[in-house]
Amino acid sequence: MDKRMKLSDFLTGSVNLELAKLLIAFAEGCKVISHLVNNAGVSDIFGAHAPDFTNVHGEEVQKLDHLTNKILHDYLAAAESCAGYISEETEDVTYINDTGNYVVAMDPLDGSSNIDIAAPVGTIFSVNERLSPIGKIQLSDFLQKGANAKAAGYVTYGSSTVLVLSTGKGVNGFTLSTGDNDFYISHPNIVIPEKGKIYSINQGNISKFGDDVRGFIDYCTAVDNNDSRPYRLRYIGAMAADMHRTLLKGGIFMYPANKGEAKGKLRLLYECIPMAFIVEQAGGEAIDGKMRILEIQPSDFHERCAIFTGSKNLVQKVAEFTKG
Ligand code: AHM
Ligand code: MG
Repeated sequence: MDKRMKLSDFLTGSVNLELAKLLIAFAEGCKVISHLVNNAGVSDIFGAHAPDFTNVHGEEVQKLDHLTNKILHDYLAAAESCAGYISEETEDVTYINDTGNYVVAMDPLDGSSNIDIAAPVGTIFSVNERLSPIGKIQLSDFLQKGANAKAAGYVTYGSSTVLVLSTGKGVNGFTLSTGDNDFYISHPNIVIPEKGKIYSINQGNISKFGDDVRGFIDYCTAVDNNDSRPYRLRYIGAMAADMHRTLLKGGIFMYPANKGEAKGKLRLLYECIPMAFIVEQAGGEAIDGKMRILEIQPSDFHERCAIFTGSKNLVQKVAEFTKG
């Protein structure tokens, strides 16, 4: 593949024009977010959006959470093919264009509290084709199993800005050039290492995990020279960044159910499904402990879902514990 291929050229050659337009518009919005994130300190956009301003999950909304949602809204609105979207930052569906064929689920700024310390943050999204006839979109357009997604991706705004995308034909990564502000292919045909040696989890919650997850952590930390254990622990605290490492280096990322969070913390539609779609497309696996995430039938826009995802060897190993 041409190393200098632009995202727009890649997309126009691989998906239909409507979907390509939507994804290109979304990527344009992510370029603006990248610029904002890089300049957060000079633009005075650190910290909380407004006193007592919380999102649908009761979490304090950061200034950038609010801004990034607005940016992506405007770019999606410009892409005529987007009928509407759901977002971590909005309670209900946002309707855009009744004649659009696609709907989007997104987390505009994942891991937003990392902003204040100049650590990586991300954007996560998936795209479904509508099931309803042309007209106002229906809830069922969003509540599709992840296996039906037409595209999914994430952007990690780290030491460089990388957009990782799958339209169901493998996974490719595109780096944002600071030269001409365009995305160029930098990680063609990503395949996740089959055997990982890194585990990623908020281990501070260990006393809140069940015996199954604690058992797997014991396994990861036990000494076994034949298996390179203890494995390394890495946790950035922004799913997009932790998943980017997992995808490229191998390993497992986990956000399990725990005392107080019966289904963990992360959201099925705009965090777990997009990542599960990408990981499976890259040859890895993603489960909620019992079943494949892409086979879960969603019932609510903002529902949460436990997640264990990454290299085959580690997801299969954790399943030995979680499936009992
Ligand atoms: P956010 O979408 O509100 O930023 O929260 C999601 C983030 C993920 O990026 C990350 O994996 C997780 O929350 C970290 O949570 P914790 O601090 O509980 O480990
Ligand atoms: Mg998030």
